[in-house]
Amino acid sequence: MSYQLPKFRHPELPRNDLGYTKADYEGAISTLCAGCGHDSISGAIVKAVHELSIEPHKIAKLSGIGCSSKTPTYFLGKSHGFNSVHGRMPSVVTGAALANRELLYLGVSGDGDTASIGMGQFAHVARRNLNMVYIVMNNGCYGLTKGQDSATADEGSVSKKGDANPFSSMDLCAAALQFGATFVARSFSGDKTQLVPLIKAAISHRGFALIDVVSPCVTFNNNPGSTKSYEFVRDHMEATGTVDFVPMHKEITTDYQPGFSHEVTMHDGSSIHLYKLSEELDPFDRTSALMTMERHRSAGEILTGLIYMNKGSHDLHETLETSRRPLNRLAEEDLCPGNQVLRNINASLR
Ligand SMILES: Cc1ncc(C[n+]2csc(CCOP(=O)(O)OP(=O)(O)O)c2C)c(N)n1
Ligand code: SF4
Repeated sequence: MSYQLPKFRHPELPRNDLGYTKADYEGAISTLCAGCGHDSISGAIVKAVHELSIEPHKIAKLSGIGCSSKTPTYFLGKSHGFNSVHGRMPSVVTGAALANRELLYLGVSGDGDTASIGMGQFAHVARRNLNMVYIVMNNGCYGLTKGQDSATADEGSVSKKGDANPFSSMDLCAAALQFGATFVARSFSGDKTQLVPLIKAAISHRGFALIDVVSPCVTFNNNPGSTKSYEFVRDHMEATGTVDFVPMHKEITTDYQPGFSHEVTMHDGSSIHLYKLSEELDPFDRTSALMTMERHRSAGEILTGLIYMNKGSHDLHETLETSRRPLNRLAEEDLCPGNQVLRNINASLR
């Protein structure tokens, strides 16, 4: 079987403001199982970045280990990429971001990669509010190693070969909120209409943006009895509201225009509009976000959409006052200001 992508593309494919087609943001052809939710998330990432007209070389995609962590091979083939080791993507992103804050950092992980071996790193990258988008492709199992239950498998959920999971599950959105994440959303791989604007909003957010995307594993965890199957998720999704992303300088073209509940201006001048917001949730209030999530969880529902956003977020670069210029562009005179400056500092400390 050949895994070559066709080179020919229709000459009239729509182009973004930079003149790129969607194909310019694609990667190699996927080798994941046909129907895997992860492929739909890759498609949503391609669509979001193409529509935002981001230069591919201004993006760095990083991942851990797992089927989910393989996906960066299948999108953004012209961007920087680093496939790290299991659960260690956050520390690699932290290092890269501190060396060069000009890139958009897109971390991709699985529920196994994040909620077990990578939990410590996840907690600290959220706590430090690193400016990155962190997407978890959450299928409730370890797909790559043949479908064992992960820490996000719901109690009582049954995988294809297993008994009902006896353990309490971990909610990554609730955990991220506790750790201090400043943007928290949940979505479903089968709902691109919701997922694409959430990815755009997460990209525009300055700080740590988590999107926990329920992404069914068709091979090991899509059976009756599983709470991460396509059918179960479709039947139990409860959206917080509708999100519309409006890039800087673009007119609002949505049908909802007259009745929107909130407009939030992002740091880059774009805005997000939140429509038909559920009355029980104030997405700018952490306590409200935590309580609403817990209420839905106890009712057996999957709360999706934008769950929390801190409009006054200060990211790690602001906190540490890191160099605006990438470190590899600093010259010797920037790094070594000379003897006299050192003498003055010493004198000021005597
Ligand atoms: C240090 C280490 N321990 C264990 C493994 C084996 N391993 C590979 S992928 C994986 C879990 C993958 O699950 P998840 O992150 O949910 O991704 P999925 O395959 O479900 O998308 C494990 C335990 C490994 N590669 N490295
Ligand atoms: S094993 Fe599951 S997670 Fe991995 S590619 Fe197949 S369907 Fe996707």
